[in-house]
Amino acid sequence: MATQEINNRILEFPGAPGMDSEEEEVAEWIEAFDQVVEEEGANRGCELLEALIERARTSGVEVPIQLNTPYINTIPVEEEVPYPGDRQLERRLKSLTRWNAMAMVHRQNKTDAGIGGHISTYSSLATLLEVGFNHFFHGCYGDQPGDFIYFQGHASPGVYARAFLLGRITEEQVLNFRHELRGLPALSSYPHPWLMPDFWRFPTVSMGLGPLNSIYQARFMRYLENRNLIPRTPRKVWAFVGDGETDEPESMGSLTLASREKLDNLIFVVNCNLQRLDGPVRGNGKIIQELEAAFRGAGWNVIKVMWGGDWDRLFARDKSGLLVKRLGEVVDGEYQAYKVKGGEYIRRKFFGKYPELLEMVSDMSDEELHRLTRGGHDPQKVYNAYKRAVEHEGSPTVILAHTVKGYGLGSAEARNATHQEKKLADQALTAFRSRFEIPVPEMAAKEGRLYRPPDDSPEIVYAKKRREELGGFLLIREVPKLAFEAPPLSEFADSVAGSKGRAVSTTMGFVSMLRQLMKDPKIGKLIVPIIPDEGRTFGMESIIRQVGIYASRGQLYKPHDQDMPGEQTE
Ligand SMILES: Cc1ncc(C[n+]2csc(CCOP(=O)(O)OP(=O)(O)O)c2C)c(N)n1
Ligand SMILES: [Mg+2]
Repeated sequence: MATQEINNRILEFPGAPGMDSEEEEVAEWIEAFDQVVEEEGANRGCELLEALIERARTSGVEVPIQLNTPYINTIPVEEEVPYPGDRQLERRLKSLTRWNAMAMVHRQNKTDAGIGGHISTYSSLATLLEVGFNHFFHGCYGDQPGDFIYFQGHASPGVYARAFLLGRITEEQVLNFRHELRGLPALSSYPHPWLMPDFWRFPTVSMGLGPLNSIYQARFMRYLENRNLIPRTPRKVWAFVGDGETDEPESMGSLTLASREKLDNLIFVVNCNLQRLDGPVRGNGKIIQELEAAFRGAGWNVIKVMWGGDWDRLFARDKSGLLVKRLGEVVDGEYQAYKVKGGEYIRRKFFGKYPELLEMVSDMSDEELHRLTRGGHDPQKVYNAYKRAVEHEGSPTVILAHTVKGYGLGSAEARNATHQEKKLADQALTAFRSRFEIPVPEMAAKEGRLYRPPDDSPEIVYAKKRREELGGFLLIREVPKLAFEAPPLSEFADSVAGSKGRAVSTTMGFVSMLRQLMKDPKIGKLIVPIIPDEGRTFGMESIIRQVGIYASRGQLYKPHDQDMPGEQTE
């Protein structure tokens, strides 16, 4: 019997009478293992398994490589810490941000048809960003700069809406959303430091570039720390990435660089709303499981945030593991349909597959089934994942957060067309207004009027205080004055004078000037030639000997040519 099949049967009938001998044998092994874990702890359990796998491999038994965990939260509920913030005030803030983000796009499309913009990306990302803004993203660490955040480009309206609430950008700017080239204070469509030089630090909307750059950013930060050019701080690089975006080759192309360099200053958060622009990311499969295997295989720490706290009661009832098994069976296209079709459909199609599961939810209404939360919308689950990520050492972390695209947008929620939604119908606007309790009169709501509570309202005071405690506002880009002096031209007299009849290649000329610059006591340390290969071809051997090659862990071997004069590579 295939292992998977045996497992499934055991999940369905643990210790059931009438097991065949194969099943009994497996049940005995599992019982023995459970006993070890219970009496001697999880680490001992792990050691035993590792020893068994090693044994199997050396005796020629082919052991399947398993990179996936079940379709549930990585952090078990018993290991969660309580939420440290004021959930009610934070919810209020998030609702107002949601409203203003949506209203900004809606009204601009009413006044300037076809101007575009997005509302459904931020609506799936709101909790993931809010928990970060209120509890994790540092504006500074003492007198040192804080964290770097790469925002999902299409979520820009949400980032603007929050900055508007906190008084960082004006109503005039918001009303000129996407009109940034018309000479008035305005907001650019997407993050880009050229378009809003005081606000955005990184351009991210060309999908794939954000994740790729964030890896190199984290590596460069480590370089500066390791060479004592900046002090070592707990500073992090956070990259918010779409699940569709992970299909861009750039997104996944440098994952192993991040693990090889042990970049535990890097955290990816993948907003797994299971949808891209046109439709599902993996309708017939499971993008979260696919990403889990890819990232874990590349050496990353993986944390899945799958289900909200309202599922915990169901998992506690799931003694046989049948619910976990069912969650693993369903493909993404079907998960998307659950959100569109509602509670009765979920009961029939999801729980209805097994009578035991139907029974499990018999005390819940269709409405309650429909509302069962996905992990990326539950602040408690998100907080715990972020906390683990910032505390993790030795490798980069990816958080795979399960969300709903167009969350809260009523009829646009989870639909294939949600990405292209620019305006809401009157009825959807008023429904949104009541769901998130926005104090805008009904008529004004239909126009998409912005709402900003007074500066002394509890939610604004709270939000500002949180930012103060985390070292100040985050969306500020400051360009430091260049504080170095270029060496005078006379230092390059030899190069400028020409080669005096000798044949000198351009590369040799360049290398000799580069060497000169690197020796300069004032700016030498700031010059970092990045040479993936072929330095020798371009005559850089002498430079390599002189300055060495950077290796974050030092050199762990003796180069074969170390003692050969003129050939040393270290
Ligand atoms: C390189 C590139 N190709 C295409 C686009 C157009 N585009 C904008 S958003 C999007 C889909 C995004 O899906 P996903 O990454 O899952 O983000 P979501 O909005 O679902 O959070 C596409 C194809 C782009 N911005 N960049
Ligand atoms: Mg998506």
